[in-house]
Amino acid sequence: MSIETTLVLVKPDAVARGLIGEVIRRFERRGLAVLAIKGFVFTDELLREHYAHLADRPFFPRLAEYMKSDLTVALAIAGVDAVQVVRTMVGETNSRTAQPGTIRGDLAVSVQRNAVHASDSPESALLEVARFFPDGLSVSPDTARVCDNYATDEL
Ligand code: DAT
Ligand code: MG
Repeated sequence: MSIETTLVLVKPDAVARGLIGEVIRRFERRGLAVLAIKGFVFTDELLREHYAHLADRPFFPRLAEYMKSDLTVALAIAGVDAVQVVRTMVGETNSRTAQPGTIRGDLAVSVQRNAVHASDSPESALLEVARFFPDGLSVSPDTARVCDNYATDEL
């Protein structure tokens, strides 16, 4: 167990459907802490970096077009084991088979337009938080706002 900071993106389909607040609300209600928020539009360069593992897939051009189509909202979210907790809340990649109760299972019906991105490991969380918040975070995850939601032996 350790306090982690993970990266969530509210993708253009969720932004277009007015779900920025709904996504943030779910993490806040759970007891995770939002440390930073930023709205931006993906460039080709940032997309190639963020989705490097998918660059050779046939669907990549369509994915890139969609990801550039509107605002994306980046969130840095902190908590104990936050990477795994957030991935579980997000649900599986295909929204049609994602469990009800998960963000994708409740808020999306598509594989590509699946509402949110979340870092898939502590290593990628470190890279991705730095990628989308290159100036660093102005709030430390080591604060009462994060820690008060746990017993001291969980920290
Ligand atoms: P995840 O977002 O669950 O971590 P991923 O990293 O494998 O999944 O893929 C990144 C995104 O790319 C995913 O959220 C939606 C899109 N994607 C993945 N597989 C796809 C496919 N077979 N067809 C269309 N889009 C796909
Ligand atoms: Mg992924």
